[in-house]
Amino acid sequence: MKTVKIKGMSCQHCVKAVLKALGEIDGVVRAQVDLDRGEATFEELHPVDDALIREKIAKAGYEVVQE
Ligand SMILES: [Cu+2]
Repeated sequence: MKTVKIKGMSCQHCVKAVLKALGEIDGVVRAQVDLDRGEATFEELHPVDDALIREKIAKAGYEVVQE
């Protein structure tokens, strides 16, 4: 299970947009978003490049916060 912090989510529409973006990434499964914590969690069927995740989230209009 992987967790990423995401900046900019404020409502259920944001949650849906982020889930959709994650769902479009090959290898990402069981994505969930915790709006209160501003986090998304998911599992990887195979290693997924962090840069790809950042890019997809950015295209949806949100920002992955670097730890
Ligand atoms: Cu929203």
